[in-house]
Amino acid sequence: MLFLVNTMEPTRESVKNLLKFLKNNEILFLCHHNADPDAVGGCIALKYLAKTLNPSGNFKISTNSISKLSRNILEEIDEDVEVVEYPKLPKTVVLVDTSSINQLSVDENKLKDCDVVLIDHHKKTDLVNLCKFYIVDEKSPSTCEIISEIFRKLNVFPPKNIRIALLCGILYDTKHLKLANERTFGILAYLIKGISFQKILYLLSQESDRSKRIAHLKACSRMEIREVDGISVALSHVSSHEASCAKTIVSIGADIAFVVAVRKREGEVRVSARCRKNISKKVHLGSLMEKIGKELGGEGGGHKEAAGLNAPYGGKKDKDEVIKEVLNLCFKRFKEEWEK
Ligand SMILES: [Mn+2]
Repeated sequence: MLFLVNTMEPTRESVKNLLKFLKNNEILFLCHHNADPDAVGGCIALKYLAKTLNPSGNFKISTNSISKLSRNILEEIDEDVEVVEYPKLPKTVVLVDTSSINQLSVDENKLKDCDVVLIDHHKKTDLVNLCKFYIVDEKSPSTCEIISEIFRKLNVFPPKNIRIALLCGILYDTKHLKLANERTFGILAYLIKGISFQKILYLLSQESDRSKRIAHLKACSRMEIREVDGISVALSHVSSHEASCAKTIVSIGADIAFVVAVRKREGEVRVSARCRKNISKKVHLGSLMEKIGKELGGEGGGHKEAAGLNAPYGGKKDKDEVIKEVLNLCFKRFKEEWEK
């Protein structure tokens, strides 16, 4: 039996078809690598639904890696996800929030023998050709929103933990509701019963790594500020997290920041640059870093306001010397571009 449905949102008919697959005895819910809260929340909710339909069934969730944020959420709701490459595939495999096969580490030939179901909100790819059934709603800001809609259509009100997982997925993929639409708010009102919205926001506000925070502090304490035409140019260096440091320095007041990281062991110098909009109107950081990267015998590039470069580091020169040279070069080339 082949059901192919491409709906804007799950209709009663498509939900009925989905249930035929979810009633199976053994199902693997599979999602993309570095599984984010939308993927994990979607899998957890679908697994719950399968369990309600078939309490004696054997259901598993797998991914080959999982994000730190998702881990926090799983801990909070006391759920587990198997992290494994090339999981054993049962007859029914449900792909969640995954738009292409290279986001999975799975044996493609074996997958072809399975009944593959896909529930997703990304742009449709060839992956749908592999599916017996799919619900792909490109207009939905999250997969968790589609799945919540399925619960609503079924008149199944999920327990608190499942709703927390769904809310986290929706909040995460909508960038804390910036990308929400009218339907999103209806679904939030449905899911939030008895749950603190602040708690969901808290679950998604990941404390950054200690090493990252220390790098920010070091970058700030080592910072040198130079002026060009009333613009503050910040120069600094750290041993890691240079991109996040450059971003932080701009967020606290610099117009443009260059942060160098010398990785002696890898024989590499990296520079990360960030700037405000007023700078990028005149100087494209991506082109600037490309230019400096070439000059240093490496490669650079990026966006208007966020860019970087990698260059080889011979290791003969003193590390501090290299840092000084690279930062001076960045400053000089920026000044030239700005004053053009
Ligand atoms: Mn998603």
